[in-house]
Amino acid sequence: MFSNRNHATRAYVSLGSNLGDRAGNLLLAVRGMMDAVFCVTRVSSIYETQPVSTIEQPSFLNMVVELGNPLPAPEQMMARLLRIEFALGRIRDVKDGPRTIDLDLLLYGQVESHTEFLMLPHPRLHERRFVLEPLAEIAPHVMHPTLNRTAAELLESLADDCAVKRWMP
Ligand code: PH2
Ligand code: MG
Ligand code: MG
Repeated sequence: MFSNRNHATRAYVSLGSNLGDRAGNLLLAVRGMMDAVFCVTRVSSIYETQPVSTIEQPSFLNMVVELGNPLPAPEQMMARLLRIEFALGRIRDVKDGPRTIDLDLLLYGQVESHTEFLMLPHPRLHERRFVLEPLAEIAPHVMHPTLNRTAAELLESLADDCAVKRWMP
């Protein structure tokens, strides 16, 4: 465990919003992470993305941020992310329904976790263009701990054809 929290460990968080002021929600969440004493080391572009969903809903804005040293423990990081979602008005009613903000912990170094509270790596990260496109932009060489392929390699061989394009205000 502690060997995974050395100075070189990086964590990656996916941000998504498709309700209200979408770009404002993303930026308030980045700000919220800084206030929660996360050290934000990289921020991707913002992408407008087609919803991956069985229910009709507005298009998303998505981005990915990198967090660096000092990193809180993975469970503590997850708890802080949930608190930021709540502070930004996230209401969990319809499963996979529209949301003001969704913060998903994608990767935490090479840590694996299989609890109900925390799944690491994120179980669907390798299937989603709206995650891999911004992740590969800021960290093309980051390794997926179980698939042993980089973000850029996973993006290259991705089947998901949902539209993902850079968003311009
Ligand atoms: N999040 C989901 C389900 N579908 N689709 C897009 N484009 N972006 C998302 O962030 C997203 C989604 C569940 O968290
Ligand atoms: Mg999500
Ligand atoms: Mg989530």
